[in-house]
Amino acid sequence: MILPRVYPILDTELLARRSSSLSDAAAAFLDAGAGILQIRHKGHWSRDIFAEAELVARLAREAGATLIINDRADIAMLLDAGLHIGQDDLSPRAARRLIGPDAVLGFSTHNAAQLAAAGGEPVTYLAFGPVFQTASKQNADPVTGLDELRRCRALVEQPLAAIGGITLENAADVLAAGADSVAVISALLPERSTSVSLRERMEEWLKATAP
Ligand code: 3NM
Repeated sequence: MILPRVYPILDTELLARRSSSLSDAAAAFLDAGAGILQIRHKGHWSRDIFAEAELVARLAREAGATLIINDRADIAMLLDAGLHIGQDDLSPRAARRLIGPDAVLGFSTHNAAQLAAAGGEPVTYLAFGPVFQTASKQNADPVTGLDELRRCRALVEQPLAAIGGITLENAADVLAAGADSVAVISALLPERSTSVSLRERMEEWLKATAP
């Protein structure tokens, strides 16, 4: 899999605080040309949120973009989407048994030992972070910094998404340190997140990270 250089994560809690719906934000990002989207919903997967995720799945399919669901293999399978799991979720091997050999599977790692171990797991891509300080994750691991990212990149062959505190200002440095992609939550959401401002922000990111 070739990971798009910008990997937007739609965190439903932050979206609610920015007064944007999941599907509006997804539509705006896809409109701007995002090639991948993750839905990160840490709350209860109610019927309403599932219906909205179904809409996002349809929009992503129409746009030819990859949709990834955080944590929940069952929801990912129902939506025919990829799955992203963390160190405390199902193991990659167990998740792979559920989702099958062809589904996209991403796995979060937070230090060199975790990344090296993950290289031997049946994953499609890996995430590494937090590279910088982040306010978007509770109990985040210690910050790795760019030097550690550069050093660790060589430990695995899978595509690598860097995450945590990545902004328009530091994204180029993160890619130059060896990340294939930058995974971003807060810096993609303007204070006033309207369809127009979200589309423009994504366009800025795609331009700033173009090869
Ligand atoms: N995972 P922002 S850091 C969801 O280190 C997540 O694995 C991380 O949000 C990890 O772009 C993080 O707003 C939050 O910093 C990223």
